[in-house]
Amino acid sequence: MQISKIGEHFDIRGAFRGAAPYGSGHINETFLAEYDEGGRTVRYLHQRLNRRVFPDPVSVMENIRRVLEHLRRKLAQLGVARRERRVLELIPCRDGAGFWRDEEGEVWRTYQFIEGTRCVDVPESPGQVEQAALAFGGFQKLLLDLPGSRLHETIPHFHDTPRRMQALGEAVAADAAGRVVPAKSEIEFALSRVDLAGALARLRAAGDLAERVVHNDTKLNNVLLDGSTGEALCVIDLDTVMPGLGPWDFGDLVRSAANPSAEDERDLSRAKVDPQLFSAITKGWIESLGSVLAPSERGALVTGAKVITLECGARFLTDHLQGDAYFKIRRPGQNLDRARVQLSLLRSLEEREDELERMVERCGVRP
Ligand code: ADP
Ligand code: GN1
Ligand code: MG
Repeated sequence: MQISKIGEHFDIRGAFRGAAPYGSGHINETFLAEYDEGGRTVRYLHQRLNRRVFPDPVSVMENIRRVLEHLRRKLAQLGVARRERRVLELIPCRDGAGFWRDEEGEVWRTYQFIEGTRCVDVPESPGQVEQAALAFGGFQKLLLDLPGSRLHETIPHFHDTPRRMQALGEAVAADAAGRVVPAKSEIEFALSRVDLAGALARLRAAGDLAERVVHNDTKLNNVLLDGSTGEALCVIDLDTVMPGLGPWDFGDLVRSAANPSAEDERDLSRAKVDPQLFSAITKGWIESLGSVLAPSERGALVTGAKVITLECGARFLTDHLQGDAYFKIRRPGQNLDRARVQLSLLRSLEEREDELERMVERCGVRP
């Protein structure tokens, strides 16, 4: 599909000027496109949804539309200024639909590009990750009263960690890409955490964790930061917003933003929890959710961080063993490197667990 033709199917009134691949997401294909609208340059993002990961685009887009509409209404009620920078804006197709399917069956959608913002893959300061936590925690809070029926489960069993461990075991048994032997120590480490994998599920089954609408992919680069002030403005990447557990989102943010190394860092001595970053995330999370955070949920935050870090490590490792079919890679072995980083981070979360628990306990409590 020619990218210059995509805009013709959406409610864009300008002339196409150019487009280029954009961002560093692992799943969808994103293009930043420029249009001339009466002498003014306006930018949009055209995104091609990954069909294998999201086989039901109708459900994905229905969820996103409902969530965006609700967020817009809530921010208006709260009198928040410049809301166009704080909520994604979907550009509908000319026939009003939320996405367009091309001749090859690929699914496209378009967002207004939010100017003057940036995304980071690797955390730069405690202040920055606290901002990200305020944004993701605030997102969860605003969605507490989302009206209507339960959201669609766009990827069933997405954060079912025991099932992810089972998938890893099956990938090991199949050894489809002949990569098991060199990954033996990583496989053993991950599979030895089978008990941890079920920790949140057990709390849920015991009635200690309420189901909420959660983001499910709260990695640091899924929030737009103001390019000049650094304030976290807008939560993006809403394909997996669906019912889930609060600690999943806290955990995913910790695994991406409390680790000062790159996600595919090869020097594993750098892939460790940074207590200052962890403390800043905790502060932003607890502050943004306030009384919404039940004591049992607060008590499950560190567990959430460990579980989601394990899960992500297991997912990268499984994909490596299956021949890199899910996460985009830019070089051979990248998924194994990503897995090693998560597992190294998990080890350090385990080693410093008591200290991290104390940080959570003390957070917001005056000395
Ligand atoms: P993926 O699912 O592939 O991760 P994302 O929706 O996260 O795709 O988008 C990829 C990148 O594009 C983001 O990390 C961010 O840098 C950028 N981005 C996404 N939406 C917007 C937007 N509306 N305005 C500005 N940048 C955006
Ligand atoms: C993927 O789409 P992106 O890059 O924001 C993945 C997440 C993983 C993450 C690891 C739908 O997120 O679950 O945690 O990579 N998204 C999906 O970096 O599988
Ligand atoms: Mg993303």
